[in-house]
Amino acid sequence: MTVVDPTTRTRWPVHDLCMTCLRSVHRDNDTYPSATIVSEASRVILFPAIDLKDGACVRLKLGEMDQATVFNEDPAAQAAIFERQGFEWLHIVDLNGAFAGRPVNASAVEAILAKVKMPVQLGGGIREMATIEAWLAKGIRRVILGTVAVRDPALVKAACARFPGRIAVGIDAKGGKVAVEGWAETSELTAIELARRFEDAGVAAIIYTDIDRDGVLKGLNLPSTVELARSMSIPVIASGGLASIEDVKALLLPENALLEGAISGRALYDGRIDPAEALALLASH
Ligand code: AMZ
Repeated sequence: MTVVDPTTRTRWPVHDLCMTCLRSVHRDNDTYPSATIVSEASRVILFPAIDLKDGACVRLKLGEMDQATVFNEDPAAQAAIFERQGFEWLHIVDLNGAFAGRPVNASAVEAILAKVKMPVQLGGGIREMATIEAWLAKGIRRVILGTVAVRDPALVKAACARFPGRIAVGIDAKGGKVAVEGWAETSELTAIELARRFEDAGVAAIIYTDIDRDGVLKGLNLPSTVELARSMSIPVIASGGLASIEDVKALLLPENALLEGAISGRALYDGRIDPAEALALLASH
């Protein structure tokens, strides 16, 4: 079961009749007095991805910048396509930004914000409070913090306190260890160790990417993602490898019900997944 705050769209996965979970929902709700939990839902969100490299919409393989396929030179037009297809959220990564440690494709992101009404989550190169604040003021619904979650967890916690429901943490794992700086460096932390640091911080979601699957259509790594989701109360989104409608169906299985959703990149661009079919499937549950 998932309870949803309609204002921030924060979702809390709760085990049925589990007092630990329910206590954590109440605790979070005390932190955000404006939040009113009005409904129960178990709907899974499919987030179409726009990865930006040099102003274009690309897909990489295993995060390698020299393995880029350009899918659309006009990211705002691509965002409008996803919105027309009926997706409810958009996931954007500024790839140059993730390597540079600061926003690089800002004008493409701004063009997307001007073009679509759907809520957008954005990551890549967001490493300072001023950058977080600026993106949220420009209309980004939630920012995704990756490298800074490893390097400066206090900043993540301060951002969560200042912008409740609007901070997500991106945890990208390679061979079981968290990678940072555009995945060019690997830390000594496991995903679960890193995630637990934020257990009580008010993080809206964790986006967990299995780098060894990213862009190569191997299928989502649901067992590891669900293990992460089970180990804490922050909603978890699966990323990396989504390859077919079978992955979407798998998200609906009871054992995967704790997940908030999944990111879809290459499979949407190359037509392996029919958006209408995937969205109808998700809506029917
Ligand atoms: O593909 C890559 N090499 C890559 C990528 N997709 N490197 C980073 N990222 C994404 C992460 C997260 O959403 O999945 O960038 C964001 C993290 O950026 P940063 O600058 O906070 O570490």
